[in-house]
Amino acid sequence: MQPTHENGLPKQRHNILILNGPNLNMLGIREPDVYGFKNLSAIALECGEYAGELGCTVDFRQSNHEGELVTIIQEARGACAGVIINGGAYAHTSIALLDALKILEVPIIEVHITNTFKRESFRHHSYISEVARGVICGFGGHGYILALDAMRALLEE
Ligand code: DHK
Repeated sequence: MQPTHENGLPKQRHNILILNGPNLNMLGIREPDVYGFKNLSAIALECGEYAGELGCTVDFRQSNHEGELVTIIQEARGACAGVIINGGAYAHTSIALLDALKILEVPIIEVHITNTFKRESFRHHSYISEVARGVICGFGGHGYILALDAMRALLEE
């Protein structure tokens, strides 16, 4: 039998994986003029609270390792209803992440803290965008909240 949430729905129907790539664990310390002062734990907390208001749960993860990110994505199969991903620099470089995301059959939303299109040209292309239903960039940590809203709407479709 599928695990169920308090509301009786199967858990994976509204469990959302929020996956963060390299250096995002350094938010708040890392180039605050570019990425802001909010750290990833604060963002995780806000996402957890907001997801609760939406009737969802979140699995908020971060890794600096490409292979580990691939494994987390593979394990999301059947365990979550959608994926919100900030691949960090791997968004611009990783065919492995793209291939892993292609295996999923759930909606994917890409997030970037910064407006990558206002930055260096090497940040203008993202492999993840090829499989994302949509991309949210340039709104700082609030982008994750916007992505949760968008995901909730997609899951209600
Ligand atoms: C985060 C990173 O670590 C960069 O490598 C990307 C992205 C942009 C962000 O804005 O969240 O280029």
